[in-house]
Amino acid sequence: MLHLSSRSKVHYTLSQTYGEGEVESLGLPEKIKQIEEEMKKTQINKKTEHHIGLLKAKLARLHEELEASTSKGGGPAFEIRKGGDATVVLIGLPSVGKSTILNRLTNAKSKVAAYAFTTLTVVPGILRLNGADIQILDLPGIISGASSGRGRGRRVLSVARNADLVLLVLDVFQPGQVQLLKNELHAMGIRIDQKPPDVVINRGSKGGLALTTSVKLTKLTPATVKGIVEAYGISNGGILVREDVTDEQLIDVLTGNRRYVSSLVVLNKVDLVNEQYLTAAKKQIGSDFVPISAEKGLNMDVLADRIWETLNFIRIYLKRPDGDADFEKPLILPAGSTLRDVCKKISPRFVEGAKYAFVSGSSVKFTGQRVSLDHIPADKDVVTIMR
Ligand SMILES: Nc1nc2c(ncn2[C@@H]2O[C@H](COP(=O)(O)OP(=O)(O)OP(=O)(O)O)[C@@H](O)[C@H]2O)c(=O)[nH]1
Ligand SMILES: [Mg+2]
Repeated sequence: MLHLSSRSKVHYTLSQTYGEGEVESLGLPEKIKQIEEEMKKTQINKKTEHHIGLLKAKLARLHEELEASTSKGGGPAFEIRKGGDATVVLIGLPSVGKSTILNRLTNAKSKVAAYAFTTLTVVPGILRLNGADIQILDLPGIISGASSGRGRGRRVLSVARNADLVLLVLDVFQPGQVQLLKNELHAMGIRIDQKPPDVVINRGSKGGLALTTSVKLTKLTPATVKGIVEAYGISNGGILVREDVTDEQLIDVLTGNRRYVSSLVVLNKVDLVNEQYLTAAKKQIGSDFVPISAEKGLNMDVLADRIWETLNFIRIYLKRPDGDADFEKPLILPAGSTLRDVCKKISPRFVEGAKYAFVSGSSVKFTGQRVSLDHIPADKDVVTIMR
């Protein structure tokens, strides 16, 4: 275990750059601007990375404060009833075809028109896929700066915080906008296609900060880890780092309100271009994507398959001890769930009486194998819970 106890350095570094009094007298946006300018001026190298890490932490805290003070603006949050086994949201610039996609995938009738900002609120639809009810939410288009409130963008982007999957919808003539969408989501604390960092921080009351690492840290020095944690007002306790994290990931852990959501890039209106154009667009997107034409109904089945695949759910067929398995309505759970999670999904109280289970399918060696509730079932397993 590595023990660290240099407390004063954080305050020294930050107050040296901006005398405390000076910072206090500035408004939040000015403080943010000052730090951003300071960061721009500072060359990133081994010598400055500690300083940069602390500046980033300070900046993240100021942004949080700013958000807390301005979040009342922009109108009330959209009201969304959580429905179905999963929620998928459509995020994209105006007129890229989000509503047309919703209407194709579900029985919803969201207004479609050739002008921007046709959709003004959340429009839900249900896509029935492999026995699961997937709620798809159509949203107003967002524009650059949405995360700072432009075009009521914060209300729109907030909806993605509670999604299981975000469809990043692009117009075939603007494939480069994928980065803009990702940036706006990022600025809202939504981390796309990332796992929560494997870092645990426990506050203590004395003895300074103790850092324990189970991997070699190559992106941060122990002093910077501790400095960033201290910048969040934690000067005593344990920091357990089990992954080679960046300063931003550490700040994400300290902030504690980040959301980790999967994404799928969808390139719409491909009916308007040829193969050659698509190949060029592919380079601009730079990652995997699903080409579709919502209007012409091209490749919509592939999109549905990819939605299912990316959600990474399993279907569990329940069988009563004395009956047949229900192949009509499977229970839908995230892959990696245990049989205990299956019980909880049946009902929160069901788990109390559950003792063990019989499982048939690819997660076990033989049909009707007896397993404990810690067992992790596979897709399409038939499960009998014994009480
Ligand atoms: N050629 C072609 N046009 C499409 C396609 N999908 C949508 N459109 C057209 O694009 C325009 C915008 O479609 P919408 O579905 O309203 O777009 P939106 O993203 O919901 O727009 P906002 O609600 O304003 O953000 C309409 O004129 C649609 O007919 C497509 O696959 N091919
Ligand atoms: Mg729309």
